[in-house]
Amino acid sequence: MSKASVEELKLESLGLRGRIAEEFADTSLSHISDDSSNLLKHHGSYQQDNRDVRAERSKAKLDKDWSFMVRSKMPGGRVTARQWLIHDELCAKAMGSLRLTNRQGIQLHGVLKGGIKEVIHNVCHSGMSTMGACGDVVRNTMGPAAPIKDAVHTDTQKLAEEFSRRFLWRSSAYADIWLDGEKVDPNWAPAREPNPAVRAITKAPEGDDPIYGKVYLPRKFKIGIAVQPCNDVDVYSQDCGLVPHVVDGQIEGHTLIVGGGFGMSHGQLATRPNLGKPLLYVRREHVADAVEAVVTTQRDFGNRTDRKNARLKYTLEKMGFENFHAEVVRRLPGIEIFPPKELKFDTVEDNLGWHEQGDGKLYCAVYISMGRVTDREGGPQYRACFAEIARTLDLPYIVTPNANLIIAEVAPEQKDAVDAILAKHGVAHTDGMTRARKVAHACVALPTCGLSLSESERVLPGFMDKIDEILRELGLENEPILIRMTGCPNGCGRPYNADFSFVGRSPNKYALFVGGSIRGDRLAGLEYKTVLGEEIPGKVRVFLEAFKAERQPGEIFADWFNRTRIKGEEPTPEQFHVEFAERAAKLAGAKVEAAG
Ligand code: SRM
Ligand code: SF4
Repeated sequence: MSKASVEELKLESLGLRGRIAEEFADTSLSHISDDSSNLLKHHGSYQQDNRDVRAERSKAKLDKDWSFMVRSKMPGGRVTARQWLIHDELCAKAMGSLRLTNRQGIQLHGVLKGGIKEVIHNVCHSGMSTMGACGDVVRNTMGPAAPIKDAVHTDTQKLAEEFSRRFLWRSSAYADIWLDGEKVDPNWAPAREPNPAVRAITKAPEGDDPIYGKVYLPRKFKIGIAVQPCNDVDVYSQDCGLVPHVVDGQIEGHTLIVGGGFGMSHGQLATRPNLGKPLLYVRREHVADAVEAVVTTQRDFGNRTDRKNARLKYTLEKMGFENFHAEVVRRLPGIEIFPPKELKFDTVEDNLGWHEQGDGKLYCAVYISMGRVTDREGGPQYRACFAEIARTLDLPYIVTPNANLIIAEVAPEQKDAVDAILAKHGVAHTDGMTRARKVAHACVALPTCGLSLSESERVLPGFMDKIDEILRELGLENEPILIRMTGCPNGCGRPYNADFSFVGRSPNKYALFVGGSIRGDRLAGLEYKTVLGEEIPGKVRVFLEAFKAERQPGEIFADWFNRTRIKGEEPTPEQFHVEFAERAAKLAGAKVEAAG
């Protein structure tokens, strides 16, 4: 399917309806068409096939082993015990596991064509939704995971929920297809209080949908809110990140950061990851309108002919930052705009273990290996554990941006019961784990992801076992070091701002990026174009040994790397496609030439 045709498809889809209902109803079809599959994304689902058996089935001249991934979204990762149990039951009929995502969502894999309607229906009846979890719209809004009961965190969660409602696409197609036209849960029905002047300017020219018009956005759009100093949502990787400015314990306003995004293609210089840049500051009462102005500017100026060049980061580049700023301001008549505030973050990590919420209750952030909630043979029984806590203690959960799970609202007298259930199922607290292991994440990749070039989720734990040994041997087990992996360069595991990342190129071959930061505020650069899986720990060791030898007292890996290797320099587009050694050689050559 050509890239332009996705635009045509949306335009002619009658509110993202297309032929989805007919194709799902047709039991003679083993799978749905490419057109329906592209539209289906907006409803929160991807058509996939089991790639582990693809070759074997093709040899045997069998059809692919088709199924669907269904993604539920909930702003800030909040899930009630009942919603969790509904997802748990649904996954029993699919692949038998839940995948917590690093945007605080939940994915079910392996849903059969005949079962998808029941899944979406049940998710909606639990008060959650899959609408807009994927597709060319605003995705799940991320927010700080920690359920701290102060004014700042409470208001931030409220804002994430407001964004979620405000940017839902509006069409009866979702209800008609999945809910037999039933009116959807008021929890996520339209509830907006727009500034009428702003609405007049940002209203789509001729569309059905007040924000998205008839062709929706040129590409996905991601929003996340971070409360300093914690950058768990990786605010610089969002299309639009927000950071509240707190005065006397209350939020006075927000700095908007724009243009983050991590997708790229190996070796294609026109594509690259980007960290967002602060655009402006607005008072709290204007922040939702300001974000809508950013979204609609992207709607109207984003590239609609090349999907590889359609994210906001490229729109900013094309328009120029100043022009983009001016256009956003033009869409906010009568709203006072200020320069961004100074921002400071210390980590993207989750604060694992037990903590106080600030209202007398407790929360416990539990490590889930790669976000995969399953019962592992000889390992933690994650699924059984969280189902039991939800069933017996009725406690809500929060999916963290590192794909871990927080058990929230725990009364002090329930703490022992929670600990007992965790222990009974072998779900460890993180005593004895290296600090690097606690935050390491790999994207899903094989066998379900249709785009993966190599393994990721299934192999990172094994690589981490070896890296852990090295860290312990060098006495670095408590150092903040961010390690991420992806099965292809699309960047789902947010690899390009990690200290180390391994990005799939082909089976067992990875590009090795080094030099991001645990604070999430610096991009890494390409160190080696290709390393074999088994070479990864050895390559990492070389850096760790140099760090140990050269670090200054208290210096973390990211700062050592910055001081000694990149010397505070801004990353260049080349950095993602040309190996460090090659760049360094070129640079040395240029210096020799200049001197000669
Ligand atoms: Fe992603 C596509 C999984 C977060 C960038 N992502 C995919 C698909 C749907 C593959 C596909 O298009 O066929 C993957 C489904 C695999 C599967 O079998 O489940 C997939 N992405 C994921 C998740 C589950 C990875 C995880 O380890 O948790 C995350 C789901 C988040 C959610 O709940 O919404 C996930 N994806 C991300 C992130 C990180 C983030 O959003 O914070 C990124 C980088 C940030 C960004 O968007 O720039 C990301 N995913 C992509 C891209 C590249 C986009 C681009 O601008 O080029 C694709 C491919 C595409 O859109 O064409 C993609
Ligand atoms: Fe799939 Fe690539 Fe995303 Fe990993 S990074 S989930 S392999 S699209």
